[in-house]
Amino acid sequence: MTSLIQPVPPGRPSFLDMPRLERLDQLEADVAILSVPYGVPYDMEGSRFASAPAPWTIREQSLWFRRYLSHYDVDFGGDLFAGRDVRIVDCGEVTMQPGQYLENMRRTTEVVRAILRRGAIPIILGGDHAVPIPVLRAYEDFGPIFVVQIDAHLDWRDEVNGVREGLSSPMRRASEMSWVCGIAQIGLRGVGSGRQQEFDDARAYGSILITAREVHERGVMAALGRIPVAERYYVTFDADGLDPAIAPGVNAPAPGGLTYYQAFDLLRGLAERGRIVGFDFVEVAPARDPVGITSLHAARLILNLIGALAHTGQVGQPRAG
Ligand SMILES: [Mn+2]
Repeated sequence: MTSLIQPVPPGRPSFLDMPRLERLDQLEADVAILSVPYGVPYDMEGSRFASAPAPWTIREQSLWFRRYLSHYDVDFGGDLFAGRDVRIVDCGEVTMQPGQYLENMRRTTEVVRAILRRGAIPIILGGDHAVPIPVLRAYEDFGPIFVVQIDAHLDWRDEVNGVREGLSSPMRRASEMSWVCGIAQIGLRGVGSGRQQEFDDARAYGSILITAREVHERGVMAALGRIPVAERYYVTFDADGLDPAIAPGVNAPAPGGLTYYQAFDLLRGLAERGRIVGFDFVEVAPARDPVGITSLHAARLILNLIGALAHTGQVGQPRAG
């Protein structure tokens, strides 16, 4: 049987240059990085998967931070990892077969489930916004989870061209999972997100819709105050939730998005409210990101998330001495 994962090959960077996992049953880590480059396309154009190379560009940009991990981090007012030893392992990517979209998603679920069983927190590098669908399925026995989405778009389409598991549907599919106890969506703005019916459906479900304008006008603390305290949060971060001025390399840029500090404070604020049991960063389109600034923001925000988990004691052990 083929392995469920393809380790990071020699000559390519692992996230933060961390150890590369060869076999899932050997995983011993606090945080497990995993790339899931492909989802389910809607048409031939979509089958080119503009976000498929993003896991590699994010890993590459993460190396910029590698040599500074022990320095004073101004954004954290001290050590990024709060003086703790945090074990981060790069699991490479889910093994996929051309055209076998549903089978590839099933494997994705299986790999994430294996990571959860080993007690690590999966951090998924997408891929497009279809990727969280099979990822969230892995939490069936690890819930209930409250899903927080940072995104310009609503993502509540029921289907497109008969495809129900595509990049426009992750929040609707999440709403159908019995182990998802609630949803909050932050950064909504502009058009192109959905039709009236989809907004009505999201509100009828009870999804907490927080627009980008609301975050700009009332602040991150007010936005966090609208999110119920939960035992476990799963965060799905669409790069287009950020403002295109700092994250231009996305498939669907929308003016008026979140700043770096707003995104950082949201992640840290959530970690202070409850455990964060999983995270994905999706929708970076490297071909539209010539200087790599979108991938750089992705890498830094993932680092900040791990830092927030360390500062809240959710990962790592106090460093000896
Ligand atoms: Mn999205």
